[in-house]
Amino acid sequence: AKLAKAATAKYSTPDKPRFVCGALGPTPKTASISPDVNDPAARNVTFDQLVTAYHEQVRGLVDGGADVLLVETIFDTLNCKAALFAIDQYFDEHPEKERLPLMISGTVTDASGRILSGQTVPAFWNSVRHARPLTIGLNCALGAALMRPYAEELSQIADTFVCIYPNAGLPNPMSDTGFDELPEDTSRLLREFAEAGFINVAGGCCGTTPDHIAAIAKVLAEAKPRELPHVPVAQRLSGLEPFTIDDDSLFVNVGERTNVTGSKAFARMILNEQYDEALSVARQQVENGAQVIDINMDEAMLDSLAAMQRFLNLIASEPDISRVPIMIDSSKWSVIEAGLKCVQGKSIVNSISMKEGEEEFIRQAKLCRRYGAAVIVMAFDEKGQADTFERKIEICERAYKVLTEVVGFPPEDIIFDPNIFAIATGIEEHNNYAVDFINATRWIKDNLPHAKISGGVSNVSFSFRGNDPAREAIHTVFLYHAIKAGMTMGIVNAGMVGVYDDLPAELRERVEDVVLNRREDATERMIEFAATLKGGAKQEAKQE
Ligand code: THG
Repeated sequence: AKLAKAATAKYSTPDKPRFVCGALGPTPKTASISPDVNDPAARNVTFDQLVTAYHEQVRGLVDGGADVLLVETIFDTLNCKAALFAIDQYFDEHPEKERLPLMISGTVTDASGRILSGQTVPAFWNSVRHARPLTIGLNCALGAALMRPYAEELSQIADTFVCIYPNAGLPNPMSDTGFDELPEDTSRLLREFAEAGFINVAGGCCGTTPDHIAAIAKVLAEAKPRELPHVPVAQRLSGLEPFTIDDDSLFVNVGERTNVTGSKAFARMILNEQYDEALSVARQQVENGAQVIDINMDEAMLDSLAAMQRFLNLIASEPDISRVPIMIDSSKWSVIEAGLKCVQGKSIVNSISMKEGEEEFIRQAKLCRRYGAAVIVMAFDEKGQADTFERKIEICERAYKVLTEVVGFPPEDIIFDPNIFAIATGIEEHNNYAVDFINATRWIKDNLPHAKISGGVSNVSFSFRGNDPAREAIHTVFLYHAIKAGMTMGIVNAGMVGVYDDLPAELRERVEDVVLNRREDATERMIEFAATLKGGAKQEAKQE
């Protein structure tokens, strides 16, 4: 870095300053793919090892005087996220140093339009945009000609500058230089990119020579830079594919079945280490329409951290599961953090809260950002879990202020969970729980711009455990009203949600009475009616 800096000093002029771009390469190891065909959960390198290596590299580049940091030739987004993590950590530890601008560059290795670890270009962008780079782009691998569709795609979605520096065509071992394109070829292709409005910055990767760079500089000297597109505010998640939640989105179903506390069957599979069966539960969730899957390994008899890691690593090898974003669910921060180190996509942390005070809340929120995740914030503070409307909105408002004003958290990546508790339990204080959740949802939607609202839907019907038809009807009515009030997403059992308009009138009325707390005797009337439903007898026996 020092040598490069000395060279720039020699060639810089006031109208043509020269900068040093310090590159952090991908390393020869991949954090998302198993090196062992017999063990898809195995990894050659851990996130922590990569962070350590990148951190040292950042320190050297910064000490040597680099002006820009370039995380490049990314074939695995998890490696890239480790580099971004190390960079953020480094500058956090060195407040005296000015944060250097960042350039991030992925590499699409074949005509699938995906990077080696399987992400599409938009999914990759969603995974790294939390680092707020100066440029996002593509380099290496394919030459400019084959890169064109991906450069175009990126130029349409990136609300930052786009940088493309291709190889001099595809490698050709028969040619003298190893690549076929001459300076006039590569420069012509890049000029066409500029004319099409794809790029702000260009250069050359493998096979390009100083003559190529000179030719590129010449043809682009008069080119008009790309104008940044207007990209609406939205929650932009990803698995292998992007998943966007905006104001026009329909309700988002988060699959609840991959939860050891929420499913006896899943708990049994994990405890018995039947991971193939456990994966099939995840796959079913996605096949049945879950757009995100919630994963929870909080079980006393389990090494939850190891189980979370193993399951997430296994999911990473299953493209039909890992195409969707992951919701990492644990009451232990250490388990959440271990999970975050396994996912290349932009996931959702479930959850953080102010139950241990603001300081710990801020610490965890900062880390969520550093890992590039959205967060569920539970309506929980030092005094306890919010049960009334007033407490729910008081906590959510306070958390929103702390996150947006102190942490700098993007409001569209905040998901509030104002607590769904069981209704119709026979305890009078519980009767208004659903109403309070629905009203808090509406309040958040109206008062906390861009924030999203979620909840664990199956909680609401806990008192009807064993009576699935009753539970399904309660979920259906509850969601009908909560979604109208602005609920964005819910952790649900997709097999236990019906269509509001299809509910028989009498059932709907009784359910609506309990959900909306419309009459004193609503619970008794619901219990009475529930016993007549299919499966209801079982419920009664259990209650006895
Ligand atoms: N908020 C947030 N996260 C959450 C919850 C929440 N995560 C966990 C939970 N609550 C949501 N998930 C579930 C999963 C299953 C059930 C309820 C909530 C459930 N299971 C049946 C039962 O226990 O009767 C299934 C039994 C079985 O199949 O063995 O009800 O509120 N942020």
